[in-house]
Amino acid sequence: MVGLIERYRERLPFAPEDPVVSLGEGGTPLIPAPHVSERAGVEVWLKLEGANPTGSFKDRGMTCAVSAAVREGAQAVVCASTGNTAASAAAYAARAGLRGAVIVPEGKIATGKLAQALMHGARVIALRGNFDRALELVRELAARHPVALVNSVNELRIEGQKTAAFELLEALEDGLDALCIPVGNAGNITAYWRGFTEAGRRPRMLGFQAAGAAPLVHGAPVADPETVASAIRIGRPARWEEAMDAMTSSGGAVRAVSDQQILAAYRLLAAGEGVFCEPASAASVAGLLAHGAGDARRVVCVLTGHGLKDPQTALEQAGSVVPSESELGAIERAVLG
Ligand code: AN7
Repeated sequence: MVGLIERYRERLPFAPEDPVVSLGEGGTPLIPAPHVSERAGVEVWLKLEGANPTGSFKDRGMTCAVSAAVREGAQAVVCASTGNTAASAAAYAARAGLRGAVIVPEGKIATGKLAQALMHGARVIALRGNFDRALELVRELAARHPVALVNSVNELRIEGQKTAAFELLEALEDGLDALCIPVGNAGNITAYWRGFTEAGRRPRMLGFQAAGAAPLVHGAPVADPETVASAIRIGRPARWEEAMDAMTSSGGAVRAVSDQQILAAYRLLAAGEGVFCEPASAASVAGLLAHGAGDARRVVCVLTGHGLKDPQTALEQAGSVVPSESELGAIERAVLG
């Protein structure tokens, strides 16, 4: 399948002759969720953004940000990241033949994401500080040096990510009443809202933050954010005002979910629906189950990243393996017992 710049070029800031750096992102599955629907009492669909090439929604924005970086003659791309942006930036930089440097909070990103960024040949810098500080530093770095900043403060990231809203409207004939989405740096909710607004549809935007990293819920930055959902361990979202505008002007809300609620939704999705997402992604379903969706009848939950990104949390949450001697009787007991 062609990537999303080819597919939505007339709605994106790219001319026909512009360079395109693509890994075939977008066009991700939208599937019904019978178990979650039953528990929530509404029709629930899951948008599987973990099916993007690097395993997260970040690829939608990254194809645009890195294509524009090539167009502008950049030599390198940089970002601050809780992990997925780093993995995606590293992959697209490799694809484009650009240097990539990613700044991540030391010891606080999931193993899969770290492996990806390193394998794609990016310089991975482990900052003794959190994501918010890392973003501050890369913004200063990009202001002083000829490197392209590919965090979602980059407009092209939002442009690319808005295409997910187009896909939802193409797939659901009668549209949707509400969108449930995890919120970290608040780029994605901003992007969906832009996409829906451009398409003339306005579902209720329901944003969910982890309770230990919920600045938008408190109405104030969080100095030391903490949550098992490391992807959204962010205390000072860059797109704060736009995210709040999306939620208020759509009649939506921003709410907090506890790590316990996040992990319960994470396990339900994997064991009940057959969908393995990462903990941050499960915040959308946790939020729906905890807070409902008002009078919405059809709801889409965005599952932003793949469960394989974070094998450590999965192993901590899952059952244990069953050892067996290598003979039939033992296997029978192990399988059928
Ligand atoms: C799986 O990679 O911020 O509200 O640096 O990886 O647009 O920030 C990741 C964010 C949700 C929140 N789900 O999206 C990063 C980073 C997953 C994520 C979010 C992220 P935004």
